[in-house]
Amino acid sequence: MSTVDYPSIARFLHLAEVEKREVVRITKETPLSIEDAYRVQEELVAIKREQGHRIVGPKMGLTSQAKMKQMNVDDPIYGYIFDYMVVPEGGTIKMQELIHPKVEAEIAFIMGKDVEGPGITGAQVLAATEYVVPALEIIDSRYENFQFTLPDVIADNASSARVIFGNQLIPPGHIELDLVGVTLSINGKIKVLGAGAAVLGHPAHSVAMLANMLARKKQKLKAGDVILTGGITEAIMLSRGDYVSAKLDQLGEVNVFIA
Ligand code: OOG
Ligand code: MG
Repeated sequence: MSTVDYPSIARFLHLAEVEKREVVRITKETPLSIEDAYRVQEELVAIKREQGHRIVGPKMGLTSQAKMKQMNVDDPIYGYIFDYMVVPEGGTIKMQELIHPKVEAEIAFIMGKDVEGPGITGAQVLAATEYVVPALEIIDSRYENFQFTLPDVIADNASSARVIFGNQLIPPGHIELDLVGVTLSINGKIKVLGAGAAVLGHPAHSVAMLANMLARKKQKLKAGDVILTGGITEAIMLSRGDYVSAKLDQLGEVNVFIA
């Protein structure tokens, strides 16, 4: 029997986000299993919903070698993107809204049909996907120095903070998403680059894995969900004055200014 106080850890992490304050990671004082961590995340999601925020979709994180290596963890995780996190394409994010933000270039899927695991494959995901769209995700771990163990980051809703979706909606059928080249630039200079295949061999595999992970909680992907598949490259630290631009072959571009 676990004696972890899930609601109180969730309130602690929620407060850190609201107050834009970095906190000591949970597992420094309280050991958490992966299962415990998702229980905390559920409580955190419940708090946000009680405050009137709506889920845009679940997201995957730590799906590329570059991300796993950078964060020193070795398993993909999921979290949730909420409506208050969405910034319009070409919009502005104020540095003061966040703690120590980093940016990632990602490919997002917009589901046309529900997908219910277990046993879901990438092909089934593609058949159920209405559009794919380029995205920038701004992650902002609530933990000191952006450092955590896997259970810590799961409890902290996978560091979710902001997201910008590109304006071009592309049906996935005719694009080989694994071969899509991606550059992430700041103030016109390419910082990192990669290809869709960095995400579990193909971004659709990330969505399939998500459906299969959610099935353990008797949950499914729903038509209309917008799903981030995970950073293709390592994440880049942001500073005031950064103009961030991701370009994705055939999918278009997505931009945000950091004020
Ligand atoms: C966890 C969130 C990772 C991604 O795309 O890999 C993530 C983190 O690195 O803080 O969103
Ligand atoms: Mg991400």
